[in-house]
Amino acid sequence: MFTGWLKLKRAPALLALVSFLAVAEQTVEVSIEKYVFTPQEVTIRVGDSVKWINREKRTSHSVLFPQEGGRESERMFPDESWQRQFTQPGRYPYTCGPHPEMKGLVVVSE
Ligand SMILES: [Cu+2]
Repeated sequence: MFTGWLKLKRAPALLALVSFLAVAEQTVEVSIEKYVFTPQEVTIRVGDSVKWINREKRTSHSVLFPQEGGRESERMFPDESWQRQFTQPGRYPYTCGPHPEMKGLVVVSE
């Protein structure tokens, strides 16, 4: 019974830690306009996400990772977005599926 009470007393601290970790995960935005990813390069930490937003008037784009077997987002139409969380450190170069000349890079640090 005494141990049970101790566990109960620690619960709020544990909850606070969990919510702190959840808040610590960031989402960085990359906008797509005039066939350019801006910023072209972003550096984030493991667990963070990148959100791409299509700010074109009428062109659709996607985000394609050639190093991962051509893993590609859904096609984003104007004002649509797509986001991905990165759980492994590394360099993730990407292009746009329909416009391979468009290039960007996500660097994920530990
Ligand atoms: Cu494109």
